[in-house]
Order: sequence, then C-alpha cells, then structure tokens
Amino acid sequence: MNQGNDLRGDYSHINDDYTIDQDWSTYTEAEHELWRKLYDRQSRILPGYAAEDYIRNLMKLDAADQIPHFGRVSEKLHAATGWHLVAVPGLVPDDVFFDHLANRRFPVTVWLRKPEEMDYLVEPDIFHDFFGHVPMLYDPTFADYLAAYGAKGPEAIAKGGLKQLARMYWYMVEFGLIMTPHGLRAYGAGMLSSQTETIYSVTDPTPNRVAFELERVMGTDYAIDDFQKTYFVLESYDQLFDAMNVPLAPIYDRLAKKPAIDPATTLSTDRLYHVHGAADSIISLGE
Ligand code: HBI
Ligand code: FE
Repeated sequence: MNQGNDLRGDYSHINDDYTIDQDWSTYTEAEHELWRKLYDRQSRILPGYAAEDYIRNLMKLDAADQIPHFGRVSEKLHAATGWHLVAVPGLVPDDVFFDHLANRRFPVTVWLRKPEEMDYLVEPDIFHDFFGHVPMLYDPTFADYLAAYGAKGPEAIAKGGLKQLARMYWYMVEFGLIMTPHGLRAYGAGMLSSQTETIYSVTDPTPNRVAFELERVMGTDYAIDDFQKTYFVLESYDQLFDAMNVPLAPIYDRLAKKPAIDPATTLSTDRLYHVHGAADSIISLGE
C-alpha cells in the first residue's frame, strides 16, 4: 500500500524512510528502449552547454545502454564519494529527503516516464533523477556540499526556514550555472534532463543570471512550471560547500521579515552576467 501521495504504481513493501526495492528485473524491453532514446537525445546536446566535469562523470556511469541498476552504480559511486543510491517511489517528505542526503543516500525514483511524456514531466522520474543528479555526486566538492546541505534540514524545519533552504536546492542543485574557462555552463539536474532548458539557460539573453550569493538565493521565489526567470552562477562548487558553513538561522530571521524577491526582477546589488549569443562567447560581468 502507498503511504505517500502521488506515488505511481503499487509497491508491495515501502520502508519507513520511503525506500523500496528497485526490482531492476521488472523493467520491460520497451522501457529500456525509451531510456536509450532519452539518453541518446539528451547526451548529444550536452557538449558546449553542460559543465565538462558533469559530462565526464556521466560517461563514468556508463548508463547509455539500459536503465541503470542502482546497486551496481552505488558500488562505484560509494568508492568515489561515499554516496549510495536508494530507490524511492517518487517525491518523499522534506524531512525524509534531507535525512537521506545528510547520510549520503541519494533518492532515485524507480519508474520511467511514458513515451508521451518524453518532453515534459511534472514530477521527477528515474531519467531526471539519474541522468540529471547522479553525475554530480561524483564531484567530491559537490558531493560534500549535498551532504552538508541535507544536514541543515532539521534546523531549517525547526526555525521556519524550510522554504528558504529549499530554494538553495531548487536554484543550485536543479538549475545551477557555473563559469568555466570555456564559458558559461549548466550543471543543474533540472536543465540537464531537459533538452530545451539546457540550451536556453546558457544562451538565451532573456533570463537574469546573477552571481551566486547565499542570502540572495534563499530570498528568491521560483515557479515550478516554466523555464527559470533567474539563474544563479557559481565560480566554483566550493562556494556551495562554504555556504553551508555559515550560520543559517540569522538568514532565516532576516528573510522572514521581508517579501520574497520576484525572479523576474534584479537588485541593484546584483552582479549580473550577460550572455551574447553562442555559449562560448565572452561573458561580460557587471554593468
Ligand atoms: N523527494 N524523491 C525526492 N526527490 C526530490 O528531489 C525531493 C524530494 N522531496 C522534497 C524535495 N525534493 C525538495 O522539496 C527539497 O528542496 C527538499
Ligand atoms: Fe531533481
């Protein structure tokens, strides 16, 4: 029986931490074929738009030919950065999610979208979770950040900062950009599992691209059903890890006293990046 909401399918046994067995042998040949199609279509557009270290780590996962087996991937991943993949039926409650991250367990949804959902999906499926998120778990700094991020869950829940902490996940794990020697690149799972948003996020002049600053991110609202109006840009993943080493409660207190920032706007204090056409063009900073 299903304990949570919007859990697709019926799972015989779901644990208290919402983990289930992946039951890899139950995937059909049609599902493996759809996985190959999604993987091939998405991976061919990555060069020039996705962060090079994301691409390198994706290749390490060797997941092009069939739906990945979480146990086999976890063995390699654990040796690299101490993370395991755990199978879940879908979105799990925030406190459960944070606890998994704090213990270096990344929840990966077990079901794959339907062919008619090829381009857009409301909730994350195995393709979004695996193709989008798992490669970055191979990056030691990002992997340490995500565990430190999860450990901040209980304090955020206790101090009324859950919405603000969740924005760090949304903007910096799902939709993060990073400046690299080759130019602006996408590393966020939300764009890298979407062909259109990967390209849009790196080349389209429309959205705001704001230099990462912790309190600015935590204070900025977001919509979940369209391309982002604001992306935040890192110079290095170290900035994420360092951000988890400052006291967050004072930030929650300050933000509770003012309205959220509309992502369609920018602040005079923002350091802005401007893109000029192709992804590899020189990015101007400021003005
Ligand atoms: N559950 N399985 C799963 N995957 C997520 O990405 C996820 C979640 N629960 C909550 C959540 N994300 C966000 O609200 C985080 O910001 C906490
Ligand atoms: Fe995600």
